[in-house]
Amino acid sequence: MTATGLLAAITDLGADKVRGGYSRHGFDRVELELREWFTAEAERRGLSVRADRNGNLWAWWGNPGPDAVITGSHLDSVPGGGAFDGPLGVVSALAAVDALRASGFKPRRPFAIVVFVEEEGGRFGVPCLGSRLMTGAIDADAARNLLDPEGVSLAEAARGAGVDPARLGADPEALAGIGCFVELHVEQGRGLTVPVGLASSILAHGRWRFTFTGEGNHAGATLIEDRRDPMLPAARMVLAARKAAVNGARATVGRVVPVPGGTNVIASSVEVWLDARAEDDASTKAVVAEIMAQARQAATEEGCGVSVTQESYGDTVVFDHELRDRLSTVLGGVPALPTGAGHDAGILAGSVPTAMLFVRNPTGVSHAPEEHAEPEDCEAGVAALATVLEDLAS
Ligand code: HGY
Ligand code: MN
Ligand code: MN
Ligand code: MN
Repeated sequence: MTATGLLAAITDLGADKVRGGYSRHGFDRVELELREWFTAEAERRGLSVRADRNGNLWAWWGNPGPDAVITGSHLDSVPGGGAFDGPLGVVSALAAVDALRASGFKPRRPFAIVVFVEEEGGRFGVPCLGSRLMTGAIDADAARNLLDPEGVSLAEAARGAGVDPARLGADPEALAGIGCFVELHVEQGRGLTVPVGLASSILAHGRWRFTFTGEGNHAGATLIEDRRDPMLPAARMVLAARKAAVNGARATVGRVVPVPGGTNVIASSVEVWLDARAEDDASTKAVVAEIMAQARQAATEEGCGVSVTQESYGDTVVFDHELRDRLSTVLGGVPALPTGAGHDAGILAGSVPTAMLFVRNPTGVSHAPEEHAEPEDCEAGVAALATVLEDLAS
């Protein structure tokens, strides 16, 4: 079956009727349905599927073993996200296995498709949660206590998905078994002008949660001079983020949570989530420092408080040159381009030889319902993935 045919099979799972696009989040009902769908598709192809201690799914072609060739991606999305970001890498891996089996290929190295949990951090706020847990890039206790917007902890959600929360944490054994990891992903910019390319690097990026506190009060009865309205320093912080994003840096506020969130209520607190990214560690941290200084000044001037927590951070990732060059040679020479988007491959790149294949996105729009890749480019991606996997697993 083609990649677009497989994507079509999950069109209804998590379709977001309100925002358009898809809302599929770590261990939620929709992702559990997607995990069941993936498991059935993998088992139909003779793969044996098992969840690791963090709930990431591994579909093995043959027996697990050392020096394994691993491909895959994630099935979760941002709120109201596109159909391709994540799922394209998973369905392309299934379609590549179809192509390899049809050609009579049998891997001579252990081979698996992996589906990482909560790559977008759309539920618990930390991106690449499944791969960060596996590599030990996040403290297991801190992770267990992460709360979703309804106050459900990761521990409770994991338990609901049949994953023992006590076992969440670094998985050096699983990591040691990986010989190389190749993730196929829809490109999330307009840099790719041919159907398939490779990733060269990922921007340094992180997430920070600013909590502005003031005094909840009545919107009509409270005079302006008597207010301590946290929405004001929050608004000034959003503008400061835009101003600080210079020289190619990106600073985004896409999530603002006023409490209690009543139209006729002066908020008592406002949570503002900052996503900041730049070429390198120093630039990213300089952007965030500037925004923090502006936020603190605004809070003081408005008689409010502010606290900031870093929710996630990753330095610039440069993908393994040797593996990248090998894939490019096998593919007859394809362009390599940097990306501003984070990926599970970016987390694994710190521990195992890792590469990414990109499939052209004609508009470059992503994390939105309009995200798209043409069917013929998706099929070119599957063919490229099958080619490199055959080379690596021979
Ligand atoms: O945020 C990102 O760049 C990725 O989509 N998780
Ligand atoms: Mn994404
Ligand atoms: Mn993704
Ligand atoms: Mn009233």
